[in-house]
Amino acid sequence: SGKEKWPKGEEKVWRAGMRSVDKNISDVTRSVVNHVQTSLARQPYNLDDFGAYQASALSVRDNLLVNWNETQMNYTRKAPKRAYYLSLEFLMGRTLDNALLNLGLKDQYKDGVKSLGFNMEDLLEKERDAALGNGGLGRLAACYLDSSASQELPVWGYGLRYKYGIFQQLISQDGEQLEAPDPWLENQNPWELPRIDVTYQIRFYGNADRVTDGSGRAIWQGGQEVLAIAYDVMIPGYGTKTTNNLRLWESKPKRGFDLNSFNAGNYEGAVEVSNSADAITSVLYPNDHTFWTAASLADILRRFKNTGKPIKEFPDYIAIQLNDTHPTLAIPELMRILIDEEDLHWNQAWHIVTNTFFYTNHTVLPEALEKWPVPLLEHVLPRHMQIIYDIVSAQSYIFHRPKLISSDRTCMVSFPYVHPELTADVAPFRFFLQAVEKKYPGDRDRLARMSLIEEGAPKQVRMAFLACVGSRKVNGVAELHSELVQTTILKDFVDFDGISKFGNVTNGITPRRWLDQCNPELSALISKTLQLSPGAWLKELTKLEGLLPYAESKTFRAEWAAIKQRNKERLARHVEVTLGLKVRTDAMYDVQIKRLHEYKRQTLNILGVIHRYLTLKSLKPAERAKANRKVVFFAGKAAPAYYIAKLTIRLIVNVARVINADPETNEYLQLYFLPDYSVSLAEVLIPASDISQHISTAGTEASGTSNMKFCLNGGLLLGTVDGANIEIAEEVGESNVFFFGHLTPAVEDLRYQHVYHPVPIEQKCPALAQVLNQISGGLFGGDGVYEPLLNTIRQGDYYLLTDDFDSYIAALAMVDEAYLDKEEWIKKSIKTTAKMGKFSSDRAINEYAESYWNIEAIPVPDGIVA
Ligand code: 6GP
Repeated sequence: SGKEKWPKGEEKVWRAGMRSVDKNISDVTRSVVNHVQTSLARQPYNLDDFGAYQASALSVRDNLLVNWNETQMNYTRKAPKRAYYLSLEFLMGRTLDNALLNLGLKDQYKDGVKSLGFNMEDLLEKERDAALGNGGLGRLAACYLDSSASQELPVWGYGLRYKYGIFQQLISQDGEQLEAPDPWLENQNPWELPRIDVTYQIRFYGNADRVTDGSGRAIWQGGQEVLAIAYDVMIPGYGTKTTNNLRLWESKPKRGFDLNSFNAGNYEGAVEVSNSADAITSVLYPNDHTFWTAASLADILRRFKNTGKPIKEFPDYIAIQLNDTHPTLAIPELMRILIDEEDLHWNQAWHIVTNTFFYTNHTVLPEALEKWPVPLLEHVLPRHMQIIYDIVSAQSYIFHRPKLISSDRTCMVSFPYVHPELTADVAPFRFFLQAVEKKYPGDRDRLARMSLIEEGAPKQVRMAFLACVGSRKVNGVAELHSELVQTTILKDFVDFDGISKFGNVTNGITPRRWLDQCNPELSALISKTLQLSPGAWLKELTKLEGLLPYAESKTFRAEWAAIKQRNKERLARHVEVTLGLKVRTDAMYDVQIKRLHEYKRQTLNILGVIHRYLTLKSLKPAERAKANRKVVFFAGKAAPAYYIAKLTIRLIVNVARVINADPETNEYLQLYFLPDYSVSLAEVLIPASDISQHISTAGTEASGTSNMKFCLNGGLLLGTVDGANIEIAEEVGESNVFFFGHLTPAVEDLRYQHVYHPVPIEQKCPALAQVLNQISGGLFGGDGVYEPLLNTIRQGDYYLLTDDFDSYIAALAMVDEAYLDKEEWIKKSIKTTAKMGKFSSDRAINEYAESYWNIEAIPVPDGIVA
């Protein structure tokens, strides 16, 4: 009848799986069958791929649980110093394949599900991405968890359990981005463990009354309380038993909770808003931040207290990493706990705090630096605002009496906290200003610049400054970026604190997901060539250098190129299955995938594509036939309220429509915007790329991490001299990278010129003017809809497209020329992969462990931990 036979696979295998004594089937098969029957309560007769995925996931989870329990018991027993990674985002992607790899069970499960009639690759596709974040910062957190566990480091993540992942991106008929919710928990999540035994009550609103005994204490009462409930996600290390924890908090109203007075249930809504909105442009709302940081700290403190150590040893056992400023409220929260609940003196509390926290900055864009209105904080978190004011006044006191600061900075406030002039009716903030006026008559600018509170209506708390002042160390995420942090946004603090507080940890990526999992064929070729087991180089990525001599081998190059080709075919199949579009595979693949943002300059890329199209159109057929064939891919989401970024998407989609349909040129140039960019989509795109674009205005991209992923997979890089591009070029050699554009020191002056000495684009950059005119003229339809986007270039041009366009086009031409020499190109590709060892997140996490957190590896012993 053509129907599938039921059950899938061999009936006798299923039956054997149901009998726990049958020796003829593997443990894996038995465990999967058992979960089908018990956990899912399903029959083999109607089991579909999704059911088989669920049963496999539950079975793998059993394995993780054993290791996870042993790891946690071992930590409890050994009580080492631990690090906690507080991040509002964790972009984990899918788990099953990663768990199988890290457990070393890939083959067993592949065979196990095969004996039941299923194909593991199909099951893997059934898993939904855990997309609890927007972009680079969230994916970095996920890579760091993988590396922490792989390096056997006692690190836990703390985050929020969003009910909705980042929005699902749909593209309308007109090419507009539409946002649909991503209810990722709808189908149940086998990877999380609800811990109804781990809950905390978190207070909001109410009143904070100072105790008038000079201790700085206050009593905070009233308001509302919300319950925080823990959900644990197991994080297995690669090739080790160590299985760490990612604890995500869910909020729940307390019984008897008055929803009306809690903003009509807006709490859940607020959580969703903060999740779907771009971190850079989101409306700030402190509730979810507080809730999560307060629950995490309560949990950390409880665990610390169980060790029986005195509170003053807190920083000897705990390091807390702030992933950008989102968790900064942890600083006043820990002060509150120590002063109000633990009865410590302000100085002791401040000493503990400033030896516990570490702050990583991920952007120097001024519009992305978090500021929270004082009146809002005063309303929602009255006690925290008090403490922030007290830090301000302590801060002012330091300026006031600079000699009192100890040289090792461990006692920044090493004097009686309550200043004699500080009376109840003089607000600390006013006191600060008075102190400034009195002691620094000539340098009021500096003190206003440095205050944690920015003047204005309303006043605002500068979260980056609070994070900096309250942390032991501060770092950026690539060398150039860290230098910019130190010379621009935090310059005054470097002058004040000394440079040793500030550092750099260049970002990294996990080679497990970003090479072995996403590019299994390349990984296998590398193992074969280096004559190493995957474990021997995936955990020591600099071993890739052993590939260098093979760049000279013609047969090796042929194998290398064949894998790239098959990865292109895999991508083309994916596009055909998901979008019904036919992509040619006999072309260079050029990819730009990242959040849509003006500073990342997707606009420059699409204008370059149009320029190429117009050039191809102008050629005679014989000339055109010599052109390098190219397919350009874009993917990325724009913040829902980011009008210009959404217009860029619309332009890309409509340009694609025109040029893909043009029979004169579509053999040479195709363009695709792949909707709903995700970790899983990146895993298909990255291995297929020949060249990828990282073309931010110099000085704006803190690091970038996809640049590392592309290069690790043998894709070459076209970029500006920005972020981690610079360090990649240092490693792989400048001859293997295509650089263009103005350098960071030139940017300020160019912007000044745009404003005060503008030159018409026709004169400055005729090629670009022609492209803009074609868009305005309606070549891609739109009826004038793109004018606001084009005007950002015509007027002001803050991101320097008019300055960089010509050198960008020249760089693209160099890429074409290089690609035409196939053998040379493959050599470049091999050499690039070979030199990417530095960018393993194992290296990065070890830097944090050694130079920042001061923690050590704690291997789980063999046998059962007692
Ligand atoms: C990003 C940076 O834009 C990117 O350059 C960097 O690679 C990544 O962080 C990881 O460090 N920043 C964010 O995603 C962000 O939200 C506040 O910054």
